[in-house]
Amino acid sequence: MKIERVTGTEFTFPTYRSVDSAGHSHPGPETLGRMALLTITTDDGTQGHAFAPPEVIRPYVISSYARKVLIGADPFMREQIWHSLEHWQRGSAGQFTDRALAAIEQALWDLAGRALGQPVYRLLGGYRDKVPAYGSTMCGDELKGGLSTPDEYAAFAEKLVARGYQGIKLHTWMPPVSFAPHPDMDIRACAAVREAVGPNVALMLDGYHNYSRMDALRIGRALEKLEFTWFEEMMNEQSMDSYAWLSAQLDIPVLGPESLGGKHHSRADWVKAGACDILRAGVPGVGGITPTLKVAHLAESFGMDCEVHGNGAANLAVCAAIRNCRWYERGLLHPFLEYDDKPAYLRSLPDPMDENGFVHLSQQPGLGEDIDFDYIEAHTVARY
Ligand code: LLH
Ligand code: MG
Repeated sequence: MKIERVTGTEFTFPTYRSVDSAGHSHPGPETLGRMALLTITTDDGTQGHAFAPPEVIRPYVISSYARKVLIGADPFMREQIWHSLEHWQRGSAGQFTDRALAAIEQALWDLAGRALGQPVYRLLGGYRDKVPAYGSTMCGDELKGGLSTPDEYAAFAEKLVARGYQGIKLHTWMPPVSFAPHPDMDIRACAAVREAVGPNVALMLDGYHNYSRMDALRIGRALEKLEFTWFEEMMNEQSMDSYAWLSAQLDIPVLGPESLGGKHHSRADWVKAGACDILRAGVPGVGGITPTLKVAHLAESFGMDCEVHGNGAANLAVCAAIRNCRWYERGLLHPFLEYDDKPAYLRSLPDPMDENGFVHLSQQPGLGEDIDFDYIEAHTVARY
């Protein structure tokens, strides 16, 4: 089997999510979102697909990097292909990103699953077919009735527990919110949520991402009293020493790194430096499913958990293929939005959750994204 074609299809879909100046998503008016579908086709007609923002898998990236490496290659030689692509990243002046690399590798896994008639999580080394989800809130906002006060977080948390979530992660207020960052507000929101949901729901905080060491230490000590499960990306992850400093002083597990580059290599350095208690990697962020597995297996070798960052079929497949991950991150959630409504370009949700908070893996071949090709065809704005 050889790869014959690599194509991108950009299409529109209705969305109620908008993005602020710092890249955080919030509810907004209905607009037309844009998405791209990367498709890899082999000489026998087998296809693999991956969704990514159109900027990530834009025409230049497909023609300058993806096609050069993929056309004529055996799609089952993923490791070889991945290393060839990574080699091209070095000289791309930042144009060929880890996210683009991840989309290509994800499509190769989807293709392998479809070719073999197996769901990808089983090819990765299936460990379970359902994963408990934590509800991951959007960042705080200034929308009345939304996530603008500690009490609103508490009211939303009660709704999430009623929906079945056994865990909740708060993303609190971050600039450009006018009063953010605000350590005391963060602590008050965490206390209000704990008070609302009681002692048996796991709670986590993902706050600001840029606190000073001393603010982070103060918040972390408050979270210990509130019996939070972990404390995530509270400081700039480019300062590994700050994380080692914080981890050494807190009892609550410090989790990271999430947004830091460096794929599995930087995660190894964090383990060695004692900069985190729970490791972190997500498929788009570290360049694919395979590097995410490498991070998880690295963590397992050191007796650590690795919590997978982000939602979606690829991250879910990894969660179901490893033992040392407790949760699937389902979100981002907001009182004004209905996460259980599927996006228009899928026929069903990739991460359906039952009333006990378990997300069930699709048993369809491939990554299990139930793609509505007719919808995409009807809303295509560019093909390349
Ligand atoms: O800052 C944000 O908007 C969120 O933190 C976002 O990046 C989210 O993906 C996250 O951190 N999840 O854990
Ligand atoms: Mg996070």
